[in-house]
Amino acid sequence: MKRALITGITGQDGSYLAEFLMQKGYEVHGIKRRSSSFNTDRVNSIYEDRHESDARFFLHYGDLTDGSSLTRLLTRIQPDEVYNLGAQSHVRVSFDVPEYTADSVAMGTLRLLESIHQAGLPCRFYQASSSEMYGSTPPPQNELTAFHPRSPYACAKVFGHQLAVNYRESYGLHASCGILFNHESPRRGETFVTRKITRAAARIKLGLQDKLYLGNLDAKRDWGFAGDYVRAMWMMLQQDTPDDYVIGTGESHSVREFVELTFSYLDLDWRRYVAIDPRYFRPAEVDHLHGDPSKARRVLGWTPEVSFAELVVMMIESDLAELNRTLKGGPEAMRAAVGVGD
Ligand code: NAP
Ligand code: F7E
Repeated sequence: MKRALITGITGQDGSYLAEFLMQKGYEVHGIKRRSSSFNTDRVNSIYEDRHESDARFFLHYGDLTDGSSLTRLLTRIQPDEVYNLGAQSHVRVSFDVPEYTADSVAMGTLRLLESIHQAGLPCRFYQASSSEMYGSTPPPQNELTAFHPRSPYACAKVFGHQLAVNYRESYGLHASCGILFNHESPRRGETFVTRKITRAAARIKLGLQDKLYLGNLDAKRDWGFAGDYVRAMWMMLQQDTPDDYVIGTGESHSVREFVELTFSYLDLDWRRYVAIDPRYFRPAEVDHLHGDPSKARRVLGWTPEVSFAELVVMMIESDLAELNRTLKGGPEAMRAAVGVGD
């Protein structure tokens, strides 16, 4: 049985990847951060009591900012595959907490790679690189496109990416980087623009909210479905030779188009509800990301299965269903479900 270790297992991608690997018969270990409240919502459905003799899913406390925890877990678990998905992944927030972002995203990757190297582990390594690394470089972007990062997050991702390449070249580590364009799902964090839009539109439809405040509606992104993208991560680690791959749909849409599609699906006129709050503008914006995934198609045989329109509908329907469940729980449940943060 193959054993995988996932950093960031409690996040959107970590949860889809854990499910995917469990279905493939892996023993899955994940690193979760200490939090003052439960942070395992996304993996609760696959949680297994570790006292059961056939348990294949294990969570361990650890943190990318704590090298000793990484060394201890790697040595104890001896994984065949390590997926480094943990990160402070919010681009705008990275301008508010630049040091922490660099510590977890850039230095965290260094700590993990160096622990693997020092322990002499013969494992394969996946690095969650990002299309944000391209920043202001014009589209379409592929594996040969120059990086021009536009945020502390993106700068930290460039560091992590180059480092994974360097450990591959210096020590022969089987390290592959997935340069993933934006990917979303019903499990997307509530403060990323897609989920913020579908969640707010569903609340407006049910009469629970009047307005949705957004920033730059002109930004364009190549949005795919997270479930499709974790499959690509796994495919990269099954290759004999490690390499770097762009993963995207090859289509891009503006934030305005995402808003229009969402509100029209719910028979709402978005202009009545959406307002601009400059607070959501970024000190430096990434205007247009549009991936060219032809290498992944050619070498890995990977193609996305969920279209842009299907993704939008999937997210709206999920938010509507969740709200309807919460509404049945009465005012107490409603208050608990609102959440704060933008
Ligand atoms: P996400 O939902 O924000 O999940 C991030 C995960 O990292 C969570 O499990 C989080 O824990 C964990 N984490 C945060 N700080 C940590 C730390 N100091 N130590 C250990 N774990 C920590 O992100 P995602 O969308 O799943 O993305 C997965 C990875 O792909 C990230 O590295 C992201 O930067 C990268 N990426 C994402 C996209 C995208 O469009 N989604 C595109 C390209 C690259 P908590 O649950 O406790 O917060
Ligand atoms: O913003 C604009 C915003 O925060 C998308 C992360 O997963 O993908 C993600 O980063 C666009 C930007 O994602 C609001 O200015 C307008 O142009 O959903 P986002 P992101 O910054 O593209 C990359 C690939 C990653 O690697 C990251 O980890 O939408 N926008 N109004 C807004 N964005 C937000 N969040 N909130 C708004 O109100």
